[in-house]
Amino acid sequence: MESHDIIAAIATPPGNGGIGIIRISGKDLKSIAYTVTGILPKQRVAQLSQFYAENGNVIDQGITLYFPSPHSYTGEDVLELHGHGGSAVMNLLLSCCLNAGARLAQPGEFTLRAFLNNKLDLLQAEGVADIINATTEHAARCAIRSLQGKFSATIHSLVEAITSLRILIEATLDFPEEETEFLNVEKVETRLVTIQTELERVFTSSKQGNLLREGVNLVLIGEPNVGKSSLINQLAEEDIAIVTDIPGTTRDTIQRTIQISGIPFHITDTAGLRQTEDIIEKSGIARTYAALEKADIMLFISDINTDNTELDHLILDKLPTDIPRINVVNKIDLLPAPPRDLQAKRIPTIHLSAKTGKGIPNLHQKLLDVIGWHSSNNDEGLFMARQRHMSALSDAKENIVNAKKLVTNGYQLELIADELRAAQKNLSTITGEFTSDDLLGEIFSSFCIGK
Ligand SMILES: Nc1nc2c(ncn2[C@@H]2O[C@H](COP(=O)(O)OP(=O)(O)OP(=O)(O)O)[C@@H](O)[C@H]2O)c(=O)[nH]1
Ligand SMILES: [Mg+2]
Repeated sequence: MESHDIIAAIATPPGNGGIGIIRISGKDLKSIAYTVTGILPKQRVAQLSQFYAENGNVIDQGITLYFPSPHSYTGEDVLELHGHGGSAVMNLLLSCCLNAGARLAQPGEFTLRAFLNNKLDLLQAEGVADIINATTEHAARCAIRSLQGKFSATIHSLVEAITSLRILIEATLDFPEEETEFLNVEKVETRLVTIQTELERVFTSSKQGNLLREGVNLVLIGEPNVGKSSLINQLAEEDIAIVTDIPGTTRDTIQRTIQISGIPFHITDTAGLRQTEDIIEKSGIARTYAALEKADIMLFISDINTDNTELDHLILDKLPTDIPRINVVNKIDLLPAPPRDLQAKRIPTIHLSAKTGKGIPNLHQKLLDVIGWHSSNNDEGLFMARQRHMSALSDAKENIVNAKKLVTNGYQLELIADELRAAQKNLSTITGEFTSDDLLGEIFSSFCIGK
């Protein structure tokens, strides 16, 4: 995977701007720097220089920055050419770099090199991408904490706790005659409980951070004319879907992302569900069911004047049962005194008016409740977790549960050690640094084997 060729890319977004930056990374950049800028750049000093084409013509002038290895983003020599931010001039400058011996970098290749050169671990590298892609302030703040290594440090201390328990168990198995720390059932169990509690805490923080990162898919469904399109418009505070009093107005699914307390909700308005012979409407309804397959939450909307119809029940019977649902009773503005929301119901029910906006804050709150987002949550302490982190954490949790069962079930030390090894491996996949030599190194450094 490692390669030492010189890579170059335009690091700033396409289009016109004040400044455009070309970034170059490789083993020795002095010669390429001299060819393109005509100077041998000083280390970590901003120098005004010309940028030259192959034939010696000046293409642009700007700032040259040179970061020699190993003190650079990638750990290799890095050269930055800051020119004027126009697409034509940037492309010209890039082709000069390519002609001078660089090749075009792959997406993410600078960060990949930073990872391979141990400048960043996997979590931090993912943090870089998350900062760039963050769409909310919450998400950006979480991502910077990953880049600063706070998520990595938490995973490391979990791995350390697991490893040290495992070392103790393996030492007891390998050197039963040695005077090692006395290891009894209670001690192992207590340490496992501590590890489990911390794992649960990290899992919860990661789950919340995962919501910030991925957002929630919210699908609006119901009979025609109940006010689904009116509701997406009200939630988005924008006229994005056509609303008419003709049943069957919406045919295609319509999507919009909104934020509630900083959490992205990806809302899908769908075609109303009913029996129809209209070919277009039929395909619309097929799309409604397809949208439901990706739903995290569904809002089942009904009209307060025509609530609980036979069709409502037919629709409800066909809905997936494993997706959390909120019943929304719409058009309460048509009644003089709207009924109150009955929160004790098994399926939460919210009464609102998509037309006037009355009751919308209750829906916001209910949505946050259903996803388990606490209004007291600030993003402090949350981890910007991806799906792979979540499954690794969940696998590690399972390993610890298994280990605990083995303690009470015959105290089988070999098998407990196996579960701990698996937990350590699962967690190490998060930071990307598992090697089986780790454990040997730990054993020799923490025990006086030669005494
Ligand atoms: N009074 C009142 N009328 C509403 C409300 N919400 C929607 N309507 C009206 O109900 C009719 C249907 O609204 P839509 O939002 O198009 O309903 P829909 O569920 O998207 O309908 P389809 O796309 O046909 O499935 C329109 O005439 C809306 O103005 C509400 O809260 N109060
Ligand atoms: Mg509609």
